[in-house]
Amino acid sequence: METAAALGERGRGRTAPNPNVGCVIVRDGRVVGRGWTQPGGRPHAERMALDEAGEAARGAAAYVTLEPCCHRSPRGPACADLLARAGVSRVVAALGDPDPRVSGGGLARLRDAGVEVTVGPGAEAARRSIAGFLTRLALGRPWVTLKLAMSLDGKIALPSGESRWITGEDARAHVHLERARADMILVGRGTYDADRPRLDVRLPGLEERSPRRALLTRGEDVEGWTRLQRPEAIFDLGDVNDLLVEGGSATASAFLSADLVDRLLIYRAPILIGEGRSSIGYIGLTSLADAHRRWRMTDSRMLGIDRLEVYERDRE
Ligand code: AOF
Ligand code: ZN
Repeated sequence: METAAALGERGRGRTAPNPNVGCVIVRDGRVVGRGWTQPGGRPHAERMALDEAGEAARGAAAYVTLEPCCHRSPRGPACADLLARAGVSRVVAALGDPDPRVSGGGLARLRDAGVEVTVGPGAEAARRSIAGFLTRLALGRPWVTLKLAMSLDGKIALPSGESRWITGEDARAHVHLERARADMILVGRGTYDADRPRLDVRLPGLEERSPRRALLTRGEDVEGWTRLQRPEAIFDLGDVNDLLVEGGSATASAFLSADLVDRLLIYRAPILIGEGRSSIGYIGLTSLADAHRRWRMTDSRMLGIDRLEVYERDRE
């Protein structure tokens, strides 16, 4: 299932409003088919994996990060039917599909067709890889990642505003990778005016994956940018699964104050700035007790000489 989730990650940022599902088909201990939801949401992951497996799918087991669909769609066949027809004998799904058109119906259809069905293994990895879709269906808004690039002492610029660069090339390349995995990137008006950022993906082979751009501003519209007046406007975005918030500090603070950040990417450079501009400002804290038990580290690694730390909001 870890492999299926990793395959699903390949579609991240390009399948919305569909989930980025991953699928692996295994026959006699060998992988015979691999698939992931294609750009635009179709073909579905199972379809792609079955096409690769061909006849080898007969009697095989399919591992999918999400319950196979069963709905009638003008966009393509139902994966539960495709799996049953291909003669797959076992389907392991990490998670049920919360889409009301599916919602257990895919698993029921497979069982009716005599396929052995297991639900649950690898749910954690799957939940992480389809977090955007799951958050959108559960809460009506995208899964929000806030990126912060800072010095060891939490600064993003000198008092003069000079900020290029805090982190090194490897860390910046990683940010571009994260952009490629988002459906939309948002910055504040201050960052827009100061940097006129292109927010595109400048990585070889991934240039086509530049996401939609959004601006947090009470001011006027800018052509080519979606305007959000307040962080809460993300509830109206509709078809965005993954949103990446890239700053600056006022925008980061606004999203944190509204408790609308699900994941933090902290790129920390081995430099000290001292007096300077803070990565975030007021976030509505009145006591230290409220600051604790909010964030849980889920990853940490070196990117060149910088350190990346990933935290997820603990909403339990
Ligand atoms: C799967 N495998 O790879 C995906 C699924 O617009 P449609 O017809 O493609 O349907 C979209 C719904 O299909 C979506 O909301 C979700 O329930 C499911 N997505 N299902 O079996 C996949 N991407
Ligand atoms: Zn499907």
